[in-house]
Amino acid sequence: MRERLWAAILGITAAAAVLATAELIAIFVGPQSSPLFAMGSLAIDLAPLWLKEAMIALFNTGDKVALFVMLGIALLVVAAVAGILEMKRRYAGVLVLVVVTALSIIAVTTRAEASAVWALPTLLGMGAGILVMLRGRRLLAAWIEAAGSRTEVPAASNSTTAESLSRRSFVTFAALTSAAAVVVGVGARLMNASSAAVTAARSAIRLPKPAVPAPPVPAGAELDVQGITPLITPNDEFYRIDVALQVPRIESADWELKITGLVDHPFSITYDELLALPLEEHVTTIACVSNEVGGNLIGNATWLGYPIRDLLAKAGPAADADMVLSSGPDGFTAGTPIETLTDPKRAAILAVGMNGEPMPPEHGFPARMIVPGLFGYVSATKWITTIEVTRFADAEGYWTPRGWSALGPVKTASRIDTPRASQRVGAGTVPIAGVAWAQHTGIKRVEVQIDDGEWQEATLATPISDDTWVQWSLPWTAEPGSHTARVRATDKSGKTQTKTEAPPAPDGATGWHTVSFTV
Ligand SMILES: Nc1nc2c(c(=O)[nH]1)N[C@H]1C(S)=C(S)[C@@H](COP(=O)(O)O)O[C@H]1N2
Ligand SMILES: [Mo]
Repeated sequence: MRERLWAAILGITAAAAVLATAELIAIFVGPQSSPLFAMGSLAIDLAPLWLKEAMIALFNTGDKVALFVMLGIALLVVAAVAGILEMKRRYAGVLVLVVVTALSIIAVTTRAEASAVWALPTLLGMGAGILVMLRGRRLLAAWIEAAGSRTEVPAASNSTTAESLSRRSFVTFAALTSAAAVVVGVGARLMNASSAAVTAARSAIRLPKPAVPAPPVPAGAELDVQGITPLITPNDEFYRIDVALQVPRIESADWELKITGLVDHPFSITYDELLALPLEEHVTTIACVSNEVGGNLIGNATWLGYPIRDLLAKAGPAADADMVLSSGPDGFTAGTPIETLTDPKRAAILAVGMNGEPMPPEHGFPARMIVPGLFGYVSATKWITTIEVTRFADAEGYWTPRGWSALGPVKTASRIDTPRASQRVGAGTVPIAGVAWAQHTGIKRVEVQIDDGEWQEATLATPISDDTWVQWSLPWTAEPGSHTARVRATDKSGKTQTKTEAPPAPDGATGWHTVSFTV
C-alpha cells in the first residue's frame, strides 16, 4: 500500500470536512463569515498592487476565480501535508489543522463589519476536521498495521482478511466523508455566493430622496425613561417572521413586480422603475398577529415607498374585486382588502427603504408591502413578486387555511416595558412605562393599575401619528415589597382593551399586560 498517498488523502478529507461544515454554518451566520470568502478577501487586501494588476492582466475578469483556484491548490497541499504529518506523529496533523483554521478565524473576524459570531463557522469546521482526522488516523493506522503483519507472516490468510477489512473501513470512511463534504460544501458555497452577490448589490444602491418626506419626529415623542422601547426600532433589532427557513436572496436587477388579476391593464414594474417614481416616507408600526400580550413581535420604522393605490389605479381593478393577493418567492401570500389599499387616507406602500437603508434582505429586499392598521400576515408581504387583484370568495392568504382569520386588523394594545417581570427596583420614584398602539386609529388614553389600586392615567408622549405606537409613562413612588402593575389602553374610537384573555389565534391576543416585580 502507499501509506503516504493514503495519509495525504486523510488530510484532504479532514480539510474538506472543515470547509463543508464552515460553509454550511455560514448560511445561517452570514455569507461573509465563510472562511473561504474571508481568506480570499484577505489575500486581495494583502496582495501588492503589482500582483493584483498582473492577475487582472493574466486572467481578466476571471481574476477572482483564479484567486480561488490558487487558494484551493494551496489548501490542498497544506491538507495533504497535515495528513502525512498526522500519520508520522499523532496530533501533528491536528496541530497543522488547528493553526490554519485559527489563522482563518483571524481573517474572518478582522474583516470590516465583522462580528464575533463570524468565528463560529470556522470554529465548528475546525471541530469537524479534528474528528475526521482522529477517526481516519485510527482506521488508517489499523490498516497499516494489518498490512505490516501480513508482510511478516505471508502465509497467514486470516491476516490478509484483516488487511482487506481494515482497508475497506478506511477507504469507505474517507470516500463517504469526502463525498458528503463535497455535496454539502458545494451546495452551501453556491448559496453563500449568491447571497454575497445580493449583499454587494444592495450596498451599492443609493435610494432617491423622498418626494414626500416623513414629517420630523415631534418634540416630546420620545420619553426619557430608562428601559422604555426606542421610538424607532433599529433595523437589526426589528422582529422577523418568515415562513421560509432561508431568507430569499433576490437581486434588485432581477426583480420585477407583476400586477395582475381582475384588472384592465396588467403590468410589471422593475426596481429601477420603482425608484424613479415619486416616493413617500411614512413612519408606521407593524405588528405580528402571533404577538402575545406583552410580546415583542412589533416594531416601528420609517419606510420609503410608493403608494399601492397608485399602482392599482394604473392597473384599473374590476368593480367586483375586493381583495389583493400579494405573494413572495417563499410561497407566502397575504390577502388584503382592496378597500384598505386604495384608501387615500391610509399610507399603504410598496416599500423599498427601511430607516434610511435599502430594505434589509431579512425584511424583504428588494421590496415589500407596509399597510398601517393590519397585521403583517394579511398585508406585509416581503420579497413581493406578484400583486393579484381578486376576491375573498375566490382566494385566500397563506395563513387562512392554517387557522388564522382572513381579515387581520390590528387590535388596540399596550405593553409595560419597565419595570420588567421579576425585576428588583430600588425604592423611591419609579416610572412605570411602555408603549401602546392602535395603528390607524390612534391611542387616546393609557391607564395603569398598581396592585389593587385605582386605575391611574399615564402621561402619553406626543405620537408621531396615529399609525405609530406611542410611549407612555406613570411616575410612581415605590413602597418596598412585591407589586403588580397592569396596563390598558383606550383608542380614539373609544374602545378600551378587554380584560378577557385570548390566545393569538385566530385574529390576535387580548388581555391586559401584567408585570410583577419587587421593590
Ligand atoms: N414573503 C413573506 N412575507 C411575509 C412573511 C413571510 O413569511 N414571507 N411573514 C409575514 C408576517 S406574519 C409578518 S408579521 C411580517 C413580519 O415582517 P418583518 O419580518 O419584516 O418584521 O411579514 C409578513 N410578510
Ligand atoms: Mo405575523
